[in-house]
Amino acid sequence: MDKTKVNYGVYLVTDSTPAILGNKDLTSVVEAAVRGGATIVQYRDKHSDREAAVRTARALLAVTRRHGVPLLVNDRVDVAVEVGCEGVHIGQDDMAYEEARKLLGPDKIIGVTASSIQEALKACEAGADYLGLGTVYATQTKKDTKSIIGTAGIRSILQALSAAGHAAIPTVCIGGINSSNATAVLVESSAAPAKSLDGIAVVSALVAAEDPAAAARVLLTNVAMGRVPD
Ligand code: TZP
Ligand code: MG
Repeated sequence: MDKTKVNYGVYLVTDSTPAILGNKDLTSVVEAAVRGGATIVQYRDKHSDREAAVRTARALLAVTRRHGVPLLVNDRVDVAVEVGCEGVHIGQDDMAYEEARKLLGPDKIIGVTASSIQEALKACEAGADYLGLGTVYATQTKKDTKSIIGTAGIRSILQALSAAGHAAIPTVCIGGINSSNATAVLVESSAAPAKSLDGIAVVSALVAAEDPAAAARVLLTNVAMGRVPD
């Protein structure tokens, strides 16, 4: 995989808790979402022990490889190394970027969460491959979110990235995004022509969907309508 050619358009973040996943099987949900058009998958699991996480990551990797989309692991760099997936996503309170890079090597994807201009610039300068910006809107999926920054907050980060010469770094945003607001989020966040988002990251809009394939197809269309061409 060439990490510079990744499509961040419809970025699926998993959640295995009953409130979101229900009694469905996570691997089947991911398979359906990817079939429908999800372009990248992040395995996010705050509860399983290491052994179970490795098992699930391997099962998800079999699915994502079959469909040619990247699989990243949230927080747990050791799990990503063990299963050999395409990379990780780390937050501000997780392993430091430099340490993750040492463990993963130059070819893997490392994405970093940023909620402020300062965090975004720091991650860029460290060498992050993409940024996850947010939280856009309050969400039931992650109740401990520190900063709800709205589309205006996303736009000011994009403007700052562009002004600092980082217009090329891919960005997605997360938090409360669904098929009703995805296009508007992309349009409102855009600091075009200087910089706009590359995609939207969602948990419940796909994982809790009755038909994840259909939901992914709709999101893909929403993103196509909202994306501002480079
Ligand atoms: N980080 C910030 S908000 C969030 C994460 C992982 C959860 C987003 O979930 P949803 O269901 O897409 O609002
Ligand atoms: Mg984290």
